[in-house]
Amino acid sequence: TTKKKLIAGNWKMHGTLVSVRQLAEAVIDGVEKDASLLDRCDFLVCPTFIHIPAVRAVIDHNRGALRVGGQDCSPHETGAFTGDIAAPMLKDVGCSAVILGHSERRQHHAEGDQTVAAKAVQAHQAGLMTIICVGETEAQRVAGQEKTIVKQQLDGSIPAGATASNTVIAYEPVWAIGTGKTATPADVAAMHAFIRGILVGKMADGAGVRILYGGSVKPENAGELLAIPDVDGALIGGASLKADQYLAIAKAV
Ligand code: G2H
Repeated sequence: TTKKKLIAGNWKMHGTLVSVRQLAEAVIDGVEKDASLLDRCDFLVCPTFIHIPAVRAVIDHNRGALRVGGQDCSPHETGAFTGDIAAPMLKDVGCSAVILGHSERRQHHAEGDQTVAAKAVQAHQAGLMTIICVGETEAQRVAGQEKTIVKQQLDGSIPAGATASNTVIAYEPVWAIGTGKTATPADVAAMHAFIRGILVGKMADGAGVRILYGGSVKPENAGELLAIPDVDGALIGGASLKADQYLAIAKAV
């Protein structure tokens, strides 16, 4: 089945009020200049929490076909959790999606699969689409454990109630994140097919779940990566901070 590709920008901890507004304007301009892009791709950007309302305002002002999402949310709905942001708050400020279980969260905030699943439950309850990230480290790949690890992460992180409309999976081999190293097309094809098999086994509509590839996606490798079967879009870090690069990736679809 051909799905509309999801071109998701993960802006991580970058930007200022001025720069995120400019970036959102430039992305919307580019998307609107080439209407065929919207037939092939959905566009989502995930700024820091504090920049979401500014980006939302740019989108509203332009009536732009760009959606905005968070990079994380709390596993709780509300309450005494200093410093955290709840899924209904993201929804309230105009988010339609949230990235969960990114390897940087797993690594720097010790997030395990159970936590990711609890966050996803809250996000789904709030009406957000979740982008649940999985991926092995370099040591795990060298040890030949990449499939075991990814299966474990999928089994532990995808909550009951996940469907093709509220859940997207992002495969991000940790060794390819921000390193300039990209997995080979054969590595990506093999892992995406493996993930598809697990999703089909797990979810009634698992065939319809979009599976993104992430890890040093850039205009130069996007065409090749996005042509691989079961690569239904990209989660883009560094290259999503430049509107021309982000748009070039979509144009490679
Ligand atoms: C992987 C990716 C986006 P980058 O983290 O999530 O970042 O494209 O910079 O490798």
